[in-house]
Amino acid sequence: VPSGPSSDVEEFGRLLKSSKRVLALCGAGLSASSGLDTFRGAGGMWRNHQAATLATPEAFERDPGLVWLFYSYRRHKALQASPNAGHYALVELSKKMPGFITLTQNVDGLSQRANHPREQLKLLHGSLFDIKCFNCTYVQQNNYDDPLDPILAIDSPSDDRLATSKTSIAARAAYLDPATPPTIAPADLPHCPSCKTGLLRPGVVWFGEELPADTLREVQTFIDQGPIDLIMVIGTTATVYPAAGYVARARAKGAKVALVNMDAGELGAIGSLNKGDFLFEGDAAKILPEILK
Ligand code: BJW
Ligand code: ZN
Repeated sequence: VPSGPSSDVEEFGRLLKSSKRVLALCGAGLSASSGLDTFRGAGGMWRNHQAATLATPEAFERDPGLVWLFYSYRRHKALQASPNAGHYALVELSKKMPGFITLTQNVDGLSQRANHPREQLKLLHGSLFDIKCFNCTYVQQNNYDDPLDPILAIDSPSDDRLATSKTSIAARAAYLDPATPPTIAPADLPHCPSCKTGLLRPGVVWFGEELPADTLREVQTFIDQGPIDLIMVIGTTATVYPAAGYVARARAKGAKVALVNMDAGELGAIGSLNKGDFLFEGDAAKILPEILK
Protein backbone atom coordinates (compact mmCIF):
# COMPACT_ATOMS: atom_id res chain seq x y z
CA VAL A 1 0.00 0.00 0.00
CA PRO A 2 1.67 3.29 -1.06
CA SER A 3 1.64 5.82 1.74
CA GLY A 4 0.39 9.33 1.06
CA PRO A 5 1.36 12.80 2.20
CA SER A 6 2.04 13.75 5.80
CA SER A 7 0.28 16.42 7.83
CA ASP A 8 2.82 16.36 10.62
CA VAL A 9 3.93 19.87 11.55
CA GLU A 10 7.14 18.70 13.28
CA GLU A 11 8.16 16.57 10.31
CA PHE A 12 7.51 19.54 8.01
CA GLY A 13 9.58 21.74 10.33
CA ARG A 14 12.54 19.37 9.93
CA LEU A 15 12.26 19.48 6.13
CA LEU A 16 12.04 23.28 6.15
CA LYS A 17 15.01 23.58 8.49
CA SER A 18 17.19 21.41 6.25
CA SER A 19 16.06 23.28 3.11
CA LYS A 20 18.14 25.85 1.29
CA ARG A 21 16.03 26.62 -1.79
CA VAL A 22 12.29 26.88 -1.39
CA LEU A 23 9.42 28.22 -3.50
CA ALA A 24 5.92 29.26 -2.55
CA LEU A 25 3.24 29.44 -5.25
CA CYS A 26 0.35 31.50 -3.91
CA GLY A 27 -3.18 32.20 -5.07
CA ALA A 28 -6.39 33.91 -4.03
CA GLY A 29 -6.90 31.63 -1.01
CA LEU A 30 -3.98 33.38 0.72
CA SER A 31 -6.02 36.59 0.78
CA ALA A 32 -9.39 34.94 1.47
CA SER A 33 -9.25 35.51 5.21
CA SER A 34 -8.47 39.19 4.52
CA GLY A 35 -11.96 39.29 3.02
CA LEU A 36 -11.09 39.19 -0.70
CA ASP A 37 -13.00 36.94 -3.08
CA THR A 38 -11.42 33.98 -4.85
CA PHE A 39 -11.87 33.47 -8.60
CA ARG A 40 -13.37 30.04 -8.74
CA GLY A 41 -16.06 28.69 -6.47
CA ALA A 42 -18.46 30.67 -4.34
CA GLY A 43 -16.67 34.04 -4.41
CA GLY A 44 -16.01 34.14 -8.13
CA MET A 45 -19.03 36.10 -9.32
CA TRP A 46 -19.47 39.84 -9.82
CA ARG A 47 -22.79 41.20 -11.10
CA ASN A 48 -23.63 37.77 -12.48
CA HIS A 49 -20.43 37.77 -14.53
CA GLN A 50 -17.97 34.96 -13.97
CA ALA A 51 -14.78 36.76 -12.92
CA ALA A 52 -12.71 34.88 -15.51
CA THR A 53 -14.87 36.18 -18.41
CA LEU A 54 -14.03 39.78 -17.49
CA ALA A 55 -10.30 39.15 -17.22
CA THR A 56 -9.62 39.21 -20.97
CA PRO A 57 -8.55 41.84 -23.52
CA GLU A 58 -11.65 40.91 -25.55
CA ALA A 59 -13.96 41.81 -22.65
CA PHE A 60 -12.16 45.14 -22.29
CA GLU A 61 -12.52 45.87 -26.00
CA ARG A 62 -16.22 45.00 -25.89
CA ASP A 63 -17.15 47.00 -22.79
CA PRO A 64 -14.20 48.76 -21.12
CA GLY A 65 -16.53 50.52 -18.68
CA LEU A 66 -17.89 47.22 -17.36
CA VAL A 67 -14.41 45.74 -17.01
CA TRP A 68 -13.17 48.92 -15.30
CA LEU A 69 -16.05 48.84 -12.79
CA PHE A 70 -15.11 45.27 -11.92
CA TYR A 71 -11.48 46.34 -11.33
CA SER A 72 -12.48 49.54 -9.55
CA TYR A 73 -14.48 47.39 -7.14
CA ARG A 74 -11.51 45.01 -6.69
CA ARG A 75 -9.06 47.93 -6.11
CA HIS A 76 -11.41 49.42 -3.54
CA LYS A 77 -11.88 46.10 -1.71
CA ALA A 78 -8.14 45.38 -1.73
CA LEU A 79 -7.34 48.82 -0.29
CA GLN A 80 -9.88 48.31 2.46
CA ALA A 81 -8.44 44.89 3.32
CA SER A 82 -5.32 44.27 5.41
CA PRO A 83 -2.62 41.63 5.02
CA ASN A 84 -3.28 38.58 7.22
CA ALA A 85 -1.05 36.32 9.33
CA GLY A 86 -0.35 34.17 6.26
CA HIS A 87 1.18 37.08 4.33
CA TYR A 88 3.27 38.00 7.39
CA ALA A 89 4.47 34.41 7.93
CA LEU A 90 5.81 34.37 4.34
CA VAL A 91 7.57 37.70 4.98
CA GLU A 92 9.25 36.31 8.12
CA LEU A 93 10.43 33.18 6.30
CA SER A 94 11.81 35.35 3.47
CA LYS A 95 13.91 37.30 5.95
CA LYS A 96 15.28 34.10 7.53
CA MET A 97 15.92 32.25 4.28
CA PRO A 98 17.61 34.07 1.39
CA GLY A 99 16.92 31.06 -0.87
CA PHE A 100 13.16 31.37 -0.45
CA ILE A 101 11.09 33.14 -3.09
CA THR A 102 7.34 33.62 -3.31
CA LEU A 103 5.61 33.43 -6.68
CA THR A 104 2.22 35.04 -6.29
CA GLN A 105 -0.66 35.06 -8.71
CA ASN A 106 -2.39 37.65 -6.53
CA VAL A 107 -2.81 41.20 -7.76
CA ASP A 108 -4.19 42.65 -4.51
CA GLY A 109 -0.98 44.24 -3.19
CA LEU A 110 -1.35 42.63 0.26
CA SER A 111 2.10 40.96 0.25
CA GLN A 112 3.69 44.30 -0.68
CA ARG A 113 1.77 46.00 2.12
CA ALA A 114 3.05 43.31 4.54
CA ASN A 115 6.57 44.51 3.54
CA HIS A 116 7.52 41.34 1.73
CA PRO A 117 11.16 41.76 0.61
CA ARG A 118 10.73 42.81 -3.01
CA GLU A 119 13.55 40.67 -4.51
CA GLN A 120 11.88 37.61 -2.99
CA LEU A 121 8.38 38.37 -4.32
CA LYS A 122 7.56 37.62 -7.96
CA LEU A 123 4.26 39.07 -9.18
CA LEU A 124 3.24 36.62 -11.88
CA HIS A 125 -0.06 38.34 -12.74
CA GLY A 126 0.85 42.00 -12.17
CA SER A 127 -0.93 44.37 -9.80
CA LEU A 128 -4.26 46.18 -9.53
CA PHE A 129 -2.21 49.24 -8.57
CA ASP A 130 -0.12 49.40 -11.71
CA ILE A 131 -1.93 51.33 -14.41
CA LYS A 132 -1.04 50.71 -18.04
CA CYS A 133 -2.16 51.97 -21.45
CA PHE A 134 -4.18 49.55 -23.59
CA ASN A 135 -2.43 50.91 -26.72
CA CYS A 136 1.11 52.03 -25.91
CA THR A 137 3.84 51.11 -23.41
CA TYR A 138 2.89 53.70 -20.76
CA VAL A 139 2.97 52.29 -17.20
CA GLN A 140 2.45 53.96 -13.86
CA GLN A 141 3.32 51.89 -10.79
CA ASN A 142 1.86 52.07 -7.27
CA ASN A 143 -1.16 54.19 -8.07
CA TYR A 144 -3.39 53.80 -5.00
CA ASP A 145 -5.98 56.39 -6.05
CA ASP A 146 -9.44 55.14 -5.11
CA PRO A 147 -11.28 55.66 -7.31
CA LEU A 148 -8.72 56.00 -10.10
CA ASP A 149 -11.09 58.48 -11.73
CA PRO A 150 -14.35 59.99 -10.42
CA ILE A 151 -16.33 58.10 -13.06
CA LEU A 152 -15.15 54.84 -11.50
CA ALA A 153 -16.31 55.70 -7.98
CA ILE A 154 -18.17 52.69 -6.73
CA ASP A 155 -20.87 54.94 -5.29
CA SER A 156 -21.37 56.77 -8.58
CA PRO A 157 -24.52 56.10 -10.64
CA SER A 158 -22.58 53.39 -12.45
CA ASP A 159 -21.74 51.84 -9.12
CA ASP A 160 -21.23 48.50 -7.58
CA ARG A 161 -24.52 48.22 -5.71
CA LEU A 162 -25.58 45.39 -8.00
CA ALA A 163 -22.64 43.34 -6.79
CA THR A 164 -24.26 42.62 -3.45
CA SER A 165 -26.67 39.79 -2.94
CA LYS A 166 -29.01 42.26 -1.17
CA THR A 167 -29.70 43.97 -4.49
CA SER A 168 -33.29 44.02 -5.60
CA ILE A 169 -34.21 41.46 -8.20
CA ALA A 170 -35.66 44.26 -10.37
CA ALA A 171 -32.38 46.16 -10.42
CA ARG A 172 -30.44 43.02 -11.26
CA ALA A 173 -32.89 42.11 -14.03
CA ALA A 174 -32.58 45.61 -15.52
CA TYR A 175 -28.81 45.31 -15.51
CA LEU A 176 -28.87 41.92 -17.19
CA ASP A 177 -31.26 43.09 -19.92
CA PRO A 178 -29.26 42.71 -23.15
CA ALA A 179 -30.64 46.11 -24.21
CA THR A 180 -28.72 47.73 -21.35
CA PRO A 181 -26.17 50.11 -22.88
CA PRO A 182 -22.47 50.05 -21.98
CA THR A 183 -22.06 51.05 -18.36
CA ILE A 184 -19.79 54.00 -19.14
CA ALA A 185 -19.05 55.52 -22.56
CA PRO A 186 -15.41 54.76 -23.47
CA ALA A 187 -14.80 58.50 -24.11
CA ASP A 188 -15.57 59.14 -20.43
CA LEU A 189 -13.01 56.61 -19.14
CA PRO A 190 -9.48 57.69 -18.14
CA HIS A 191 -7.08 57.98 -21.09
CA CYS A 192 -3.32 57.58 -21.40
CA PRO A 193 -1.37 60.77 -20.57
CA SER A 194 1.35 59.68 -23.01
CA CYS A 195 -0.33 58.72 -26.30
CA LYS A 196 -3.64 60.50 -25.41
CA THR A 197 -5.72 58.07 -27.48
CA GLY A 198 -5.37 54.79 -25.59
CA LEU A 199 -7.58 53.83 -22.66
CA LEU A 200 -5.88 53.23 -19.35
CA ARG A 201 -6.27 49.70 -17.96
CA PRO A 202 -5.24 47.82 -14.82
CA GLY A 203 -1.71 46.36 -14.98
CA VAL A 204 -2.84 42.78 -14.46
CA VAL A 205 -2.27 39.81 -16.78
CA TRP A 206 -5.43 38.82 -18.58
CA PHE A 207 -6.09 35.44 -20.25
CA GLY A 208 -4.22 35.24 -23.53
CA GLU A 209 -1.62 37.81 -22.43
CA GLU A 210 2.03 37.11 -21.72
CA LEU A 211 3.25 37.16 -18.13
CA PRO A 212 5.84 39.90 -17.39
CA ALA A 213 9.02 38.82 -19.20
CA ASP A 214 11.45 40.10 -16.55
CA THR A 215 9.58 38.25 -13.79
CA LEU A 216 9.55 35.00 -15.79
CA ARG A 217 13.29 35.40 -16.38
CA GLU A 218 13.98 35.90 -12.67
CA VAL A 219 12.00 32.78 -11.76
CA GLN A 220 13.77 30.81 -14.50
CA THR A 221 17.14 31.92 -13.14
CA PHE A 222 16.19 30.66 -9.67
CA ILE A 223 15.05 27.31 -11.08
CA ASP A 224 18.23 26.92 -13.13
CA GLN A 225 20.48 27.60 -10.13
CA GLY A 226 20.16 24.08 -8.71
CA PRO A 227 18.03 21.60 -6.84
CA ILE A 228 14.88 22.84 -5.11
CA ASP A 229 14.03 21.35 -1.72
CA LEU A 230 10.39 22.31 -1.39
CA ILE A 231 7.48 24.05 -3.12
CA MET A 232 4.55 25.20 -0.99
CA VAL A 233 1.34 25.52 -2.99
CA ILE A 234 -0.85 27.92 -1.05
CA GLY A 235 -4.49 28.82 -1.67
CA THR A 236 -4.56 28.20 -5.39
CA THR A 237 -6.49 25.79 -7.60
CA ALA A 238 -3.30 25.61 -9.72
CA THR A 239 -5.38 25.58 -12.89
CA VAL A 240 -4.00 28.67 -14.64
CA TYR A 241 -0.83 28.36 -16.73
CA PRO A 242 2.06 29.03 -16.85
CA ALA A 243 1.86 29.67 -13.06
CA ALA A 244 0.54 26.16 -12.28
CA GLY A 245 3.40 24.65 -14.29
CA TYR A 246 5.91 25.70 -11.63
CA VAL A 247 4.76 22.80 -9.45
CA ALA A 248 5.97 20.23 -11.98
CA ARG A 249 9.14 22.23 -12.67
CA ALA A 250 10.02 22.36 -8.97
CA ARG A 251 9.30 18.63 -8.67
CA ALA A 252 11.64 17.97 -11.58
CA LYS A 253 14.32 19.76 -9.51
CA GLY A 254 13.71 17.38 -6.62
CA ALA A 255 11.21 19.44 -4.64
CA LYS A 256 8.76 17.98 -2.18
CA VAL A 257 5.29 19.52 -2.40
CA ALA A 258 3.40 21.00 0.56
CA LEU A 259 -0.19 21.85 -0.21
CA VAL A 260 -1.95 24.44 1.95
CA ASN A 261 -5.59 24.74 0.94
CA MET A 262 -9.03 25.01 2.48
CA ASP A 263 -10.16 22.22 0.18
CA ALA A 264 -7.76 19.32 -0.28
CA GLY A 265 -9.87 17.98 -3.13
CA GLU A 266 -8.42 20.82 -5.23
CA LEU A 267 -5.30 19.26 -6.67
CA GLY A 268 -5.19 21.10 -10.03
CA ALA A 269 -1.80 20.79 -11.67
CA ILE A 270 -0.37 19.23 -8.53
CA GLY A 271 -1.37 15.74 -9.50
CA SER A 272 -1.19 13.33 -6.63
CA LEU A 273 0.64 13.94 -3.38
CA ASN A 274 3.14 11.22 -2.55
CA LYS A 275 5.16 10.00 0.38
CA GLY A 276 7.45 12.86 1.40
CA ASP A 277 4.88 15.46 0.38
CA PHE A 278 2.69 17.36 2.84
CA LEU A 279 -0.95 18.27 3.03
CA PHE A 280 -2.28 20.95 5.37
CA GLU A 281 -6.00 21.41 4.95
CA GLY A 282 -7.52 24.65 6.25
CA ASP A 283 -7.17 28.42 6.24
CA ALA A 284 -3.77 29.60 4.98
CA ALA A 285 -3.88 32.52 7.42
CA LYS A 286 -4.03 30.05 10.30
CA ILE A 287 -1.80 27.27 8.94
CA LEU A 288 1.16 29.27 7.60
CA PRO A 289 2.10 30.86 10.96
CA GLU A 290 1.92 27.38 12.52
CA ILE A 291 4.05 25.53 9.99
CA LEU A 292 6.58 28.28 9.19
CA LYS A 293 7.49 29.37 12.72
C1 BJW B 1 -8.17 28.77 0.43
C2 BJW B 1 -8.82 29.61 1.33
C3 BJW B 1 -8.19 29.84 2.57
C4 BJW B 1 -10.02 29.48 -0.47
N1 BJW B 1 -7.02 29.26 2.82
N2 BJW B 1 -7.02 28.19 0.72
C5 BJW B 1 -1.61 25.38 -20.93
C6 BJW B 1 -2.71 24.57 -20.92
C7 BJW B 1 -3.99 25.08 -21.09
C8 BJW B 1 -4.19 26.46 -21.22
C9 BJW B 1 -3.10 27.27 -21.21
C10 BJW B 1 -1.83 26.74 -21.08
N3 BJW B 1 -0.94 27.77 -21.10
C11 BJW B 1 -1.63 28.92 -21.21
C12 BJW B 1 -2.96 28.66 -21.30
C13 BJW B 1 -4.05 29.66 -21.43
C14 BJW B 1 -4.38 30.32 -20.12
C15 BJW B 1 -4.77 29.27 -19.09
O1 BJW B 1 -4.03 28.92 -18.20
N4 BJW B 1 -5.97 28.77 -19.13
C16 BJW B 1 -6.42 27.78 -18.13
C17 BJW B 1 -7.67 28.31 -17.44
C18 BJW B 1 -6.54 26.43 -18.75
N5 BJW B 1 -3.26 31.12 -19.63
C19 BJW B 1 -3.03 32.34 -20.06
O2 BJW B 1 -3.74 32.86 -20.90
C20 BJW B 1 -1.84 33.07 -19.47
N6 BJW B 1 -1.06 33.65 -20.51
C21 BJW B 1 -0.27 32.93 -21.29
O3 BJW B 1 -0.14 31.75 -21.17
O4 BJW B 1 0.37 33.67 -22.29
C22 BJW B 1 1.02 32.96 -23.34
C23 BJW B 1 -0.05 32.48 -24.27
C24 BJW B 1 -0.89 33.38 -24.87
C25 BJW B 1 -1.88 32.96 -25.75
C26 BJW B 1 -2.05 31.60 -25.97
C27 BJW B 1 -1.22 30.68 -25.33
C28 BJW B 1 -0.22 31.13 -24.48
C29 BJW B 1 -2.30 34.24 -18.62
C30 BJW B 1 -3.06 33.84 -17.41
C31 BJW B 1 -3.50 35.07 -16.63
C32 BJW B 1 -4.50 34.75 -15.54
N7 BJW B 1 -5.03 35.94 -15.04
C33 BJW B 1 -5.97 35.92 -13.92
C34 BJW B 1 -6.65 37.29 -13.83
C35 BJW B 1 -5.70 38.35 -13.29
C36 BJW B 1 -6.36 39.68 -13.19
C37 BJW B 1 -7.42 39.69 -12.13
O5 BJW B 1 -7.12 39.50 -10.96
O6 BJW B 1 -8.57 39.91 -12.49
O7 BJW B 1 -5.30 35.61 -12.70
S1 BJW B 1 -7.17 34.60 -14.02
C38 BJW B 1 -7.28 34.31 -12.30
O8 BJW B 1 -6.85 32.95 -12.00
C39 BJW B 1 -6.24 35.25 -11.67
C40 BJW B 1 -5.59 34.34 -10.66
O9 BJW B 1 -4.30 34.82 -10.33
C41 BJW B 1 -5.58 33.02 -11.36
C42 BJW B 1 -5.40 31.84 -10.44
O10 BJW B 1 -6.49 31.71 -9.56
P1 BJW B 1 -6.23 31.23 -8.08
O11 BJW B 1 -5.42 32.22 -7.36
O12 BJW B 1 -5.74 29.84 -8.08
O13 BJW B 1 -7.70 31.34 -7.44
P2 BJW B 1 -8.87 30.25 -7.43
O14 BJW B 1 -10.11 30.97 -7.09
O15 BJW B 1 -8.84 29.42 -8.65
O16 BJW B 1 -8.45 29.29 -6.22
C43 BJW B 1 -8.52 29.68 -4.87
C44 BJW B 1 -8.08 28.49 -4.02
O17 BJW B 1 -7.96 28.91 -2.68
C45 BJW B 1 -9.05 27.29 -4.03
O18 BJW B 1 -8.28 26.11 -4.22
C46 BJW B 1 -9.66 27.30 -2.64
O19 BJW B 1 -9.93 26.00 -2.16
C47 BJW B 1 -8.55 27.94 -1.84
N8 BJW B 1 -8.96 28.67 -0.62
N9 BJW B 1 -10.00 30.01 0.81
C48 BJW B 1 -6.47 28.42 1.94
N10 BJW B 1 -8.78 30.65 3.54
ZN1 ZN C 1 -0.82 55.22 -24.35
